[in-house]
Amino acid sequence: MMIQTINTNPFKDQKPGTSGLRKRVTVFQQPHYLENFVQSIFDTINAPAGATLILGGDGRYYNREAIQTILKMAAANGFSQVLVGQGGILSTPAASCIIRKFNTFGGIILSASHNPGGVDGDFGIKYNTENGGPAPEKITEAIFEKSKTIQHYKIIEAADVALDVIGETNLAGMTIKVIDAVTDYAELMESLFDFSAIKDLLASGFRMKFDAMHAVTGPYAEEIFIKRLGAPSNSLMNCKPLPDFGGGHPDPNLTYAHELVEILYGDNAPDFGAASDGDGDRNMILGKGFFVTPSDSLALIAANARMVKGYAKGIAGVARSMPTSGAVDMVAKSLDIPCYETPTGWKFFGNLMDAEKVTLCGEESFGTGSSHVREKDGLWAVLFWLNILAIKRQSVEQIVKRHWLQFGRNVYSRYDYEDLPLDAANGVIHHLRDNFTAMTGKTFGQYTIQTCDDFSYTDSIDGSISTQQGLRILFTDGSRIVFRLSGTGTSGATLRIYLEAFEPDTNKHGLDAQTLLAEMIQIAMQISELKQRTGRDTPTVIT
Ligand code: G16
Repeated sequence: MMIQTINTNPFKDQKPGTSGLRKRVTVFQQPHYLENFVQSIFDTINAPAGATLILGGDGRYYNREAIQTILKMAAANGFSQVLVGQGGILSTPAASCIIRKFNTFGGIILSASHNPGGVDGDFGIKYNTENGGPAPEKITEAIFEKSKTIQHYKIIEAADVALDVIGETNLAGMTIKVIDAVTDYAELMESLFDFSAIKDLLASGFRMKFDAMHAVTGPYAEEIFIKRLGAPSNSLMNCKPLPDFGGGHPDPNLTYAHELVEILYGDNAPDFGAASDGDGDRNMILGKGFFVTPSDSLALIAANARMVKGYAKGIAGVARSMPTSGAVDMVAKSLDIPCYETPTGWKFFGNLMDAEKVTLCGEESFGTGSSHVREKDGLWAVLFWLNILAIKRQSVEQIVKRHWLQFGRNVYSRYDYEDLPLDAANGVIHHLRDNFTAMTGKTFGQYTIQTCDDFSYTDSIDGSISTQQGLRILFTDGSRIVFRLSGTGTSGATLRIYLEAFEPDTNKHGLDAQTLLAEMIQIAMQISELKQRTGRDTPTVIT
């Protein structure tokens, strides 16, 4: 074993964000950079001798190199076994599934999620604990503190390990098991959903299109949709995982998944469309010429859960991140189950799921999931929708509109301003925060501001407190505007503006969200002074 000393430590900016450490590939390629962070993880988690670790990633550029380094470090740090996905591949939900199924100590997932990949793209790393979920803030903070002072790391000198063939090898006394990346996950999906009902739907002339965006879900989609559910092969697109995602931005939204969007809004469109992101935890759901907002998707899944095999006994409760619309709150109320509002970040759902307080949770950022794993799960959401469609035999649009008729419509949209100068973006947030008192009671057309606050959250299970989780401007009619800085970007700052208005008037359910929210968008621009402070008035992405 070699103890590598780091003489100077220029890596003091390694603060893990909402979902682990994300930086440009070129940053990770600096000598000792990855090693510093991995050793900080190992020093923080203090795994007992003989512990097993899961390791895999979304196949983006630098995945294989990072895996070889981490394997050599795991051997030097006393792990007895590492389970690695074949070819170094594991989707984020599959990694969570495997950590739980084999009761391992935890896992390291290599991904920058929906961020672009390739030589000049992004790379990322995160640690998931033994419940299969992202490490909670107290662990990520401790890793960050460690990475500021670390002086050396442990690594063995050895040849690279073969990752493409399933089987076992030995690395300096540590067992490396290369496992099939797909089977355990596909079996879990089959245990939750009625595959024969979905098979019947797909055999009935119903047409679907799933876009894997050249990211990790390609092999999972082939196994599940083609092999197990009998969908024709043209039901899938962009299913070959590529290290640079084919030059695309593997973020399943209306902007970046435009190829799929054009098909679903074009002539002879299929009945159902879906896409997932770089590491397979996000999802976008489309009907023929119809977009389902992630907030509505969560509400609809909750309202229909009982008709799906894995949830037939009912759901204990639901949770959503604060900026996610209140659509699911309406469903929870009618089902008489608790609804929790957490900060943004999947890690906040873990404690609630472990304590069996919630079964389903979701976020406006195209993430939906349940307690079957401790990550959001893109293909799970797609299968949930297919299962509902197989039973209801109505179009996606009909299902959503009937849902609005029953529960009312939470009109929703998110505006993203990407790559802003950090100072300007912080300036907008400080300006708003400083003006809470002055804004309260102000009227803009039909809207009057009732209160403004900075969202903070006390975890009801472990008592931990998270502050400054987004600015909320709440109006007297229940509408709201939320301002929040993204925790996942790697270049400049991304400011997100979330707009929500409750619309009980069914006559307006046919109108599009941008029309219904036009006045609120003006208010958001006015109170934030966004244009004056950043020079920008056109968002990069609208969803
Ligand atoms: C990550 C977290 C999500 C969270 C999202 C927020 O997503 O896992 O729980 O909603 O970040 O992103 P931002 O801070 O940019 O708004 P992912 O898919 O990137 O892992």
